[in-house]
Amino acid sequence: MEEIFEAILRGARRVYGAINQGELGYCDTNNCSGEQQLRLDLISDQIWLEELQTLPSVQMVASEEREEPVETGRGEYLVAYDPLDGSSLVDVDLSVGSIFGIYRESFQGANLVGSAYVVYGPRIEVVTALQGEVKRSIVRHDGGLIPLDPPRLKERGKLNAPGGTQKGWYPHHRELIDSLFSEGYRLRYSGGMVPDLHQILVKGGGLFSYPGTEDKPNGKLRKLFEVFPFAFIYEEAGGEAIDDRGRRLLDLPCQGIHETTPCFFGSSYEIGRVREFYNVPRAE
Ligand code: FDP
Repeated sequence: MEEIFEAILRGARRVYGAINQGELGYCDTNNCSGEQQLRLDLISDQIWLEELQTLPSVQMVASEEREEPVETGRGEYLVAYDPLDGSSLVDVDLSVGSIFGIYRESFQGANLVGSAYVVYGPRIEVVTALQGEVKRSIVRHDGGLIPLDPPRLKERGKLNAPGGTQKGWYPHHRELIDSLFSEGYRLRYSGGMVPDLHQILVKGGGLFSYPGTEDKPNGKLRKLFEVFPFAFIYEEAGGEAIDDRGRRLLDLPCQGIHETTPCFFGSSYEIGRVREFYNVPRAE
């Protein structure tokens, strides 16, 4: 696992370098979710493939930008990654990220054994998680790390990051979001999953939601590349991560590598509020 985290540190500096080259163009191609690809999406995808495919511990990689997984060797781990999440925010110079889920045997939430994400903001930060351990560091230009305090979610936070097209929100979802605002929660939503979830994690709590909507009943965010890795990190940091039926995200089956799910990430108080408004009490 250590060599995968080291490859992520190397790749992070390369992707940050590519972002700073000023490339903003689109390709003529769409990804498997129907989104038009930026040249930076493909450059980042190539960087991560190069970094991961030669590692002896890796057997297969799956990328959000590729239709099918790529077999790379005989190692123990399968790595799913979103090479440049939120890439449409690069042109307005907001933070973006890369996300990694590290699986054993097959790409299922229950088989996830480690995860990581990189935030490309004013500086590069990396958060990694293994069972019982979440680490956060700044990555310096020379590749050195400056360790920061491990993030920990309090019982309750102050931030509310509500995703999805508001026009398509179901009434109970709208009531949930309104009720948090009426309790004093502050809106924090950039439209980049990585910086939005990172902010809630680092500030100690809140709710990030990307619900099912009338136009997208299964939400937008992809299980393997986005949802499972963050669910693991949030749980290891003391939070919770569930779907709209109150199930633990990491318990959800994944039938196709690009499958999506409604998702809620937060501290225990806010997830309790989701359960109330969605009428999905915790199973005793
Ligand atoms: P993007 O399409 O820019 O790549 O992964 C998809 C994602 O960004 C997430 O980073 C982000 O949280 C979400 O989509 C934003 O979606 P909305 O524009 O629907 O809020």
